[in-house]
Amino acid sequence: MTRPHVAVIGAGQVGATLAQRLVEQNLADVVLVDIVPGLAQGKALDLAQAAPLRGYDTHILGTDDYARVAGCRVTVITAGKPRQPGMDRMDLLKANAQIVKSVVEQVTQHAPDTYLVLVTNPLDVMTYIALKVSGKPRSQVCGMAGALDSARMAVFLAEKVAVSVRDIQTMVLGGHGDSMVPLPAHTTVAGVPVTEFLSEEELAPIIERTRRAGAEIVGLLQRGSAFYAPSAGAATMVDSILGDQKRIIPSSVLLEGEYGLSDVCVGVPVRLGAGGVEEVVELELTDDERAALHQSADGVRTGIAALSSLKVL
Ligand code: A3D
Repeated sequence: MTRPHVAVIGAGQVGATLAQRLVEQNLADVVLVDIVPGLAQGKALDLAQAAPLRGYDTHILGTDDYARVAGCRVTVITAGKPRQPGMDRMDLLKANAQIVKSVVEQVTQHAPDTYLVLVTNPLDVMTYIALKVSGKPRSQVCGMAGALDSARMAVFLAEKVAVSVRDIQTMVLGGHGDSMVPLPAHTTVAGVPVTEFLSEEELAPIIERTRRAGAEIVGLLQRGSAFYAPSAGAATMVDSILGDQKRIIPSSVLLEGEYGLSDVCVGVPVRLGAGGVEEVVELELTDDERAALHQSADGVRTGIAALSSLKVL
């Protein structure tokens, strides 16, 4: 049986680290694409030469030719600028909207059946662009954010409760950014509600730190943004699709009436399997949680509304 092929567009921090995770864990053969001549080729050669040392036999090809993505089952799009200190979401939108549009056009020309997983920020608006430009059904287009946001919250909670991160289950909904909606009521420690371990006062700073976790790292790095955990989030989603694992992972998808929202991409729990986004899972939310999710979706809608003046859609 031939191994599945995954295309990773953008050979920068997130893209190259994702490619490393996919080949090192024998999950897929990878086609790594970047617009900068030599960049993807150089990183692919470097990764290929690590194979005999780390004992993997997956293949990786670096290229600036989009024709090479033909046949890829999944394409992860990381192409674009990362957030710099002082940049707001609208600055990032202006920088990345045209890039993602042109990437999606080229990818779908050569790999019409590929599933798209977006990573480029602002994530939910980029997922919406990918969906509209590709003309694909929503089952084939999703964005990685909730996996990362949930993992970040899990790390902060594990530290506070002093348990293994593996025993924490979290759920974070909403747009990727300050308006995300962490759900303590759907968060457990070895199956026990986290509210039995931590008071509201103890949970509040953890929720706030989760909301600001990306900015915390941007502030520390000064150049560029997080990439180890984001690439791990994307690898987990790709793994669930390729292996038909049917994991429930919060991801940005087009809502069609679920949670009372339509025509907007926002993070909600979805079942990821061989059919891509196989189901949008609707959780029972409190009135406050639902209001916060709608407010977060309004922020995404502001970005979507700007796309016509930017001549993207
Ligand atoms: P960076 O290291 O700059 O890599 C981006 C790469 O994209 C560069 O190598 C560029 O040359 C390349 N690129 C630009 N245009 C094209 C094109 N048309 N075709 C192919 N390649 C192109 O950035 P990064 O890897 O740190 O971040 C990439 C994106 O992911 C940014 O938009 C980040 O904000 C975003 N990001 C999102 C999350 C989420 O949780 C959603 C987390 C981390 C990063």
